[in-house]
Amino acid sequence: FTFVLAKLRADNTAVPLGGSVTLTCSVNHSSSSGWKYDWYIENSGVLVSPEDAVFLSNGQIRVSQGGHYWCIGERVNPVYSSEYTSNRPVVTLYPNWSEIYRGETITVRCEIHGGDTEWDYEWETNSVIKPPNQNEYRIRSASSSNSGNYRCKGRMKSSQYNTTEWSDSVTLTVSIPSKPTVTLQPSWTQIYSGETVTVRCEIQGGEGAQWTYEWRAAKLNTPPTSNEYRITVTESDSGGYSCRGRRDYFFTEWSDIITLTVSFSNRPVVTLYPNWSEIYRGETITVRCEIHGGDTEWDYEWETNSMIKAPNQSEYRIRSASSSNSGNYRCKGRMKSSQHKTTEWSDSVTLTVSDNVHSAASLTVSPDRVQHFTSDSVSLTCEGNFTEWRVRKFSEDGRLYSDCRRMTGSTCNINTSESDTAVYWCESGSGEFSSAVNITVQNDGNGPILVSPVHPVTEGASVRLSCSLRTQKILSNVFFYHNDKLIQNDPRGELKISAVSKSDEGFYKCQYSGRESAQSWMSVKVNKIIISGSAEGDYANVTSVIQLKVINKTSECTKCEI
Ligand SMILES: *[C@@H]1O[C@H](CO)[C@@H](O)[C@H](O)[C@H]1NC(C)=O
Ligand SMILES: *[C@@H]1O[C@H](CO)[C@@H](O)[C@H](O)[C@H]1NC(C)=O
Ligand SMILES: *[C@@H]1O[C@H](CO)[C@@H](O)[C@H](O)[C@H]1NC(C)=O
Ligand SMILES: *[C@@H]1O[C@H](CO)[C@@H](O)[C@H](O)[C@H]1NC(C)=O
Ligand SMILES: *[C@@H]1O[C@H](CO)[C@@H](O)[C@H](O)[C@H]1NC(C)=O
Ligand SMILES: CC(=O)N[C@H]1CO[C@H](CO)[C@@H](O)[C@@H]1O
Repeated sequence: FTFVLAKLRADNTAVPLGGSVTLTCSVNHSSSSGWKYDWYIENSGVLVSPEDAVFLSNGQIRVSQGGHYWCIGERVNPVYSSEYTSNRPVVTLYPNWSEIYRGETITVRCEIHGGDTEWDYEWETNSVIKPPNQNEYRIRSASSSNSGNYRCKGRMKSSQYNTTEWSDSVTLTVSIPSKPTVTLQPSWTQIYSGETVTVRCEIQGGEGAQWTYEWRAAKLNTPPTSNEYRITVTESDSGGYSCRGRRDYFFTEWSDIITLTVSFSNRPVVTLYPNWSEIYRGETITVRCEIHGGDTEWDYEWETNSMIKAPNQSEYRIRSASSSNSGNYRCKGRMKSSQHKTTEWSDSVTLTVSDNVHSAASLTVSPDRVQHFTSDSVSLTCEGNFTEWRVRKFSEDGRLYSDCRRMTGSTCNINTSESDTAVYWCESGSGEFSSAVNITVQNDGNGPILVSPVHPVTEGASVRLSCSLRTQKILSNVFFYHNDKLIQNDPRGELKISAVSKSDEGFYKCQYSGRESAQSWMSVKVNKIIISGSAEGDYANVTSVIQLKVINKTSECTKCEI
């Protein structure tokens, strides 16, 4: 028997995870040939089977499991065999996340692949809190005191001098994610119903981790788990929003609550003044965009299919409407302070300007005043797209006259006398009426007349009343009376009302040097009266025409029956 020491070499001392180690067995003998090698695992004498290792060649195997390996070389006599220990421990973290947050649960484990051997464990760490001498260190609520490098080794329970090598160091970093913050995009304080808002949850310092998010909100039907979601808000989305991050059983704090205030939709409204369904050519109309939105200042935008476009202002005043103004109008507001923010579009409002002949007949008086001196030359002119006219007269004694004594074309010239005090209007051959006017002929040749407009004055317009003698206009010391009440006696010869209102309607007269003019009615037009019909010669209807002047028109009253 020759005892030769068999040498066992390993190309690595530790089995890498999922890897393998090649073990080589050789004998120190003058004749190295003819040897056969047997492999054993552990100290038990169990032969390594092909399931445990790959037999590369005589004397060489590849193993992927850590443990004690022995080899014996045999020729004539077995030789003394050697031991290989690949039991360098490995420190593992469960879960093995790169970042651990305060409060999370984590296990630091020392793993020795050493079969049945019983070990005591030792830890070496620079963390503030030291792990106990056990193979597993379970940290239920991690804190920064657990941060540090960890390595371990095993010491055989049976033989306290036999230890493994130290494992490699593993670093545990416990970070503190800050409280999440909720942000709203856009971050304007005033959000209106129908707008889209993005709600986002941000965890500062938590970027390294995969979080799921929990939300608390005014109205959450299916709570999202993402860090951001979009909502098309209604008023019921108003309220607090808060979020927190979650990773397994670890939760961040709840964020501070951020409040979203959704205001009612400030959808503008387009209004027409006057708000009649039908507007006639030449009439004045205002198209207005009204936004009920508190103190906010807006720029305005219009959208219309009319030929003439509305300017970008809240109010579009059409002084003389034409069919080019017909169309649908809608508007929206754009915040002056934040141009991204707009209201919705208003509903469309339709403006129809018709070229209908109803309003085409008119009567003008020259000179344009109610009161005239006797023997004044006054002309009454009928205007409109008609070929045939007559001027009609309804006198103070209740008689209707159809003939103008001196009619030239569509103009009736009058050399005034007291009997010409009457109500006049034009009537076309096809029965179209103009509106009626009052003419008053003054009979006191030395007295003054009031110079006041023949036609009703439109509300808001300015008007000047003055006083005149046959020979001259009076420039000073005139007293003006409204419904017999003295309203002005300053030295100016004229009464100026810069913006007429309905309350200015009534009887006016002037007084100069103790002599009074006749009083005349000044009519203030709020709405326009459109008369249609063919009540020729009908006294009752003619009277109604006069009374109608002070009745507010409604849109239905294009054909009024009185
Ligand atoms: C074998 O062992 C002897 C004695 O221990 C030593 O002198 C010799 O160098 C060794 N030879 C080899 C090849 O290792
Ligand atoms: C965690 O372990 C898996 C395999 O179990 C590995 O692929 C991954 O790289 C490890 N992650 C870290 C951060 O160590
Ligand atoms: C006048 O009336 C005729 C016939 O009704 C019409 O064809 C014409 O367009 C009108 N002219 C104006 C300027 O309204
Ligand atoms: C108006 O009548 C007066 C006298 O009554 C006369 O002197 C004057 O010429 C007449 N004017 C016209 C335009 O008929
Ligand atoms: C004419 O005068 C009467 C009062 O005398 C008044 O009611 C009427 O409105 C006046 N007509 C016009 C067109 O001013
Ligand atoms: C079981 C085992 O490997 N025991 C060893 C412990 O260490 C001594 C001295 O180094 C060895 O003689 C034992 O065989």
